[in-house]
Formats: sequence, structure tokens, C-alpha cells
Amino acid sequence: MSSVDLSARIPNNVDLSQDNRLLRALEQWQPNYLAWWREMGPDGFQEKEVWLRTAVSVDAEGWAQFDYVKMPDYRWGIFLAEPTAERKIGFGDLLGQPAWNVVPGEHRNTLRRLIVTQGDTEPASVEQQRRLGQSAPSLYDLRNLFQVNVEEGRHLWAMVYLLHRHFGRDGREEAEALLQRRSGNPDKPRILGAFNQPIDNWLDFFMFTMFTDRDGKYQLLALAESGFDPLARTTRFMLTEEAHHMFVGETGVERMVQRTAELTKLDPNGDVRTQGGLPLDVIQKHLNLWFALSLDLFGGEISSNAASFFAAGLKGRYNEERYEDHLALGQPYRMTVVQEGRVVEEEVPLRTAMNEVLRDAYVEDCQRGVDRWNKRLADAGLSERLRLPSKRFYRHIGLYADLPFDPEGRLLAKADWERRRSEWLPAAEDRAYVDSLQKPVREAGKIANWLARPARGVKGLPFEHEYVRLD
Ligand code: BYC
Repeated sequence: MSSVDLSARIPNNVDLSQDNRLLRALEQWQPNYLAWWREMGPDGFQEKEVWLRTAVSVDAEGWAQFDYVKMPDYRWGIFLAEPTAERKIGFGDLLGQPAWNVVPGEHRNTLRRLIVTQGDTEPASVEQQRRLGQSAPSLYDLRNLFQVNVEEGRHLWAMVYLLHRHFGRDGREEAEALLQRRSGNPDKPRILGAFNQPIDNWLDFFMFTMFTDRDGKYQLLALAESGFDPLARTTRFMLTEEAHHMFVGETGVERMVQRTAELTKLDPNGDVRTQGGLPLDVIQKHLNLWFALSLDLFGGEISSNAASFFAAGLKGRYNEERYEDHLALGQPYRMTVVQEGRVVEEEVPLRTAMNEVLRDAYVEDCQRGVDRWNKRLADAGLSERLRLPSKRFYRHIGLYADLPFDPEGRLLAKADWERRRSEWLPAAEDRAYVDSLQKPVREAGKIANWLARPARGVKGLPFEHEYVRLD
């Protein structure tokens, strides 16, 4: 097992001290990263002590330690999961050949692009969320936000390590560029659509961590199958941290829904607004928005890029092992396409549908979360339910991009869609109402009225714990 060097300036389990050139390059990047973190990281809380977990090992047991840390002092490190002895490529045209530890020349550009695209999302999400600390509904939630943020920072380190270690000068330039782009900036935007959207309130944040971080999970799972072993090992360890981010989203929405149900029942007219809670239809609109934005992150339904990533052994399917056939040749995939304004079924070669195969697994996982929220509503005796919209609704990438599908997946006339838009997506007045509830709660043990307390605190501590020291 590679040993973990925690005392180094950059904690790592990749023997950085044995590679002087690489170490120097990363040590040059580090101050630029910290400058970016100070400029674009959580606004107003850089000097506060936060109860954070820090990755210190890659053991299945005890890989992290918890302590109070000021965020700029967080020990951002480089950790790869342990190698699998004699690992073989598990899919595509090179099935059964040894996995690579160096980048094959012919795949250099493609791999770099995949790593840069993945890497770009990490700082982007920190930028999107940088002002949320100002309106946190409790110290527990404030701490979870910062936990997510520092770990997205570590995921950037993970990708930057690969760029520096395996892509020479191009890789160093890309690592620099990752600190230059800015979420939502029209002159130097982040690469993927959802990462340029504003996250202005905690409803957006919980939906983002539920739906967009879950896209992260599936993309990382697909990259964890990669024949390029350092990428597979890096992403495998990132998934350990990612689980918490989705927990924050899934339980965050669940706590909102639970509180909405309580407040609805409390009001003599069943009006949650009079009680200062979030109406379910407003929650549903935010769900529609973030689900659709996150579906776009899987790329086009029919993608020759995805087919060649698969053929070349660069990006596999989620849990490739559970398939019997790892070549995916000669099999069709049925999907809905739009022809002359009509929705029809068509068969396409499976390899070109790899983005859609991954999206299917993702949708199933999202549905499980929605079912859990609906159980809360049912338990509270409410008849309303939340629903995932159709995969065709409000898409900007792929076959259904910019076509006027309603949440049921029916194609409407453009004018009808526009007229009904505010029934399905957050409108200015919905945003204004949500914003009006975003008052910070900074006393340990207290929580905003629109949100239920979590079932338990962090790592055995009670909810009342002072998770962020604000004095
Ligand atoms: N926005 O062949 P197509 C995460 C581009 S999230 C803008 O359909 P492909 C996280 C595409 O680049 C996970 N552009 O797509 C979550 C291509 O451009 P070129 C991030 C888009 O290549 C929360 C063209 O359209 N992981 O980790 O099959 C917090 C045609 O595309 C978009 C990854 O992204 C879009 N949504 O697949 C923090 C994994 N979609 O080449 C973190 C690595 C497509 O024609 N990336 N385009 O100029 C990939 O696997 C692939 O690049 C994609 C796109 C799945 C994203």
C-alpha cells in the first residue's frame, strides 16, 4: 500500500516527495489555488473555525478526521484509491488488455478534455455557492455547506494532480486555466451549462446537491471504470466524499418537505405561506429546474464522442461489471426522438447511446429520492406529491434541446409553452418569496422556520453543537 504523507506541504499518498519536478510544479500552483479560494470561496467566513472532516487516508475504515479548521488552512491533499493488482480494461475494443498507468499518445487530447471538464465543475460549484453562508438556516447547515465546498476544492486538486503528473506543459496550462474561468462570467464561463447558473438560495442549494452532485456521482462512476488507471483510482476515492454531498441535498429537500407538511397542517386554511413555509409548488418548480439542468450534464442522447470514449476504454458504463457483454456492439438502444415535430421511437446503436444509458441509471436514483420525499408527505397525511418531470422537459443539450416539451413530455406549441412557463419553472415572484425566507440563523441549536431539524447531527454530535464558531 502506498503510504500517506500527511506532514508534507501537500498531503498525499502518491509519493510526491519522490518526484521533485512534479512537487515543484504543484507547489507553484498551490498559492494560486489559495488566492482563488480567498477570492471566490465562501464569502465572509474565511477566518471562522468550522467543524470539518479532512481526508487523511484511503482506508475504507477511518479515512477522515474531524476537527475545527479555518477553511484556508484546510489540508487539501491528493489521494488515490489503492491500485487493483494487474487491473485489466473492462470494456470496449481493448477489453481484457492491461490498464494503462501512462497516457496513451493517441488518447492524450481526449483524456485531457475529460479531466479538464470534470475538474472545471469543482471550483465552479464553490463559486456558485459562495454567498450562501450569509443566509444559512442553521449552524449545522452552514457547516455542511462548507464541508461540501472544501471537498469540491479537494476534487479540483485531484484533477489538477492528474493534469500536472500526466500531461506535461499542456496539463500545467489547463490547471492554471481552471483557476481563471468564473461561473456565470460571460467572458470566461465555466465549461458546462449548470455550472454557470446562479445558486442564490438554499432551495437551489439543496436541489443542486441532490441533482447536480448526483450527476457528479454517475460521471465519476463512469470514469472510475476508465482504462487510464490513475483516473480510475482518483475518481474512486472522490466518490467516498461525494456521498456526503448528495446526503446534504437529499435530506435537505426532505427536511423542507417535512416542514412544509407540518406548517400546512398547522394553518387553519392549509396555507403554508401564512405560516412562513415553502409551498410545495415552489419546491416542485425548483426540482424541475435543477433536474433538467442536471440531465443536460450527461451530454447528447446520441453521441459519437460517448461511443468513442467507450470504444477506446476511456469512459465506461456505471458498474460495468454487472453487464455480461462489455463490447456493446450490435445491440440497439430504443430511445424517443423528434421527427418533423412528432415524438417517435427509434433504435440507435448502443455505443452511441452511452450518455443515455448513464442518464437512465441516474434518473432511477433520483426517483428513489423523490419517493422518499413523497413518503414524508404521505406520512403527514397530505395528498400532494412531488414528481420528476419528463427527461424531455426544459433541455438545452441533446435531442430535445430548446423544444417546448411540458413536464409530462408532451410537445406543445412554443407560445403555449411560454404562456405556461411560470407554472413549471421558478418565476420572479417565487424567487422573491423564497428570498424573503432566507434569513440567517446563527445561534447553535436554532433553525429557520421553513426547514425541519435533521434527525441527527454530524458524526455523533447533537444538532445543538456549535458547528461553526462565529465569534
Ligand atoms: N454544457 O457528444 P456530446 C460534478 C458539449 S458534475 C455545455 O453530446 P459528450 C459535480 C460537449 O462538450 C460531473 N456543453 O457530449 C457536481 C461537446 O462539445 P465538443 C462532471 C456541453 O462529449 C456538483 C458537445 O457539447 N463530469 O462532478 O458525449 C458539484 C457535444 O456533446 C454539455 C463530467 O463532465 C453541457 N451540459 O459528453 C461539483 C465528466 N454537454 O466536444 C462537481 C467528464 C455536452 O463538440 N465529461 N456539451 O466541443 C464528459 O464525460 C463529457 O464531456 C460530457 C459531455 C458527458 C460532459
